[in-house]
Amino acid sequence: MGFFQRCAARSLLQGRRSLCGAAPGPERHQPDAPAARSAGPSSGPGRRYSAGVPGMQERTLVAVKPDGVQRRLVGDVIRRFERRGFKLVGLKLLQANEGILAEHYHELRRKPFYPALIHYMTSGPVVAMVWEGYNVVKTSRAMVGDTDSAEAKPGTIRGDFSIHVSRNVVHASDSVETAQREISLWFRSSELVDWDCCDYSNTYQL
Ligand code: IDP
Ligand code: MG
Repeated sequence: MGFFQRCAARSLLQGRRSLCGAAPGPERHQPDAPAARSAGPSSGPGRRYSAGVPGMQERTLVAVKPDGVQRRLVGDVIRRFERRGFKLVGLKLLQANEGILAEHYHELRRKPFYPALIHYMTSGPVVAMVWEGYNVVKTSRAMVGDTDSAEAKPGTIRGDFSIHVSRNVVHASDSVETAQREISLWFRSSELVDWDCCDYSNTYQL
């Protein structure tokens, strides 16, 4: 049986109307509200593979910062996360205001570089994304590289595209708890999509 036939058979078996499409999970019908289940495992209905691999529904916030958008690096960043095997569940281009950035970077508010950081982050649009998959928080940080681009290893996003800490192209949450807070800050539940990848069996042993 071919790949797409297997997908179709699986969808039929599970009573799905769509072929490898968006699952009609509960979050998709909720009115606008802060993202509730934003990181970590879920046991809700409409999640077919959650029992297969613990932690595969972990989520993190990744954002291409204004310098990355200006330099047309959005596609490259997305491509890296797709190729690694993670699943995109939220994506938007927006002009961040000082309010959201003050919350996002509240731990850094007393740092000398804070005003410059806010100026940088409001200098143009950012692309905010939520990625899902096993160990995605830790793996994303490894893919992004050291905060100081001068220290970031080649092969990481910052190590390939950035030379200075003040223009380091991309953000990724630094812990599961931080990811939950940041996803709720940048996304509403209705903006996150539960869907099943056709090729999950190539990514995970289910
Ligand atoms: P992270 O982005 O790797 O998590 P954080 O320490 O959380 O690093 O800092 C948030 C952001 O603040 C950095 O990504 C960078 O844009 C900026 N930043 C951190 N340290 C400096 C600095 O020493 N000079 C200028 N900007 C900095
Ligand atoms: Mg950080």
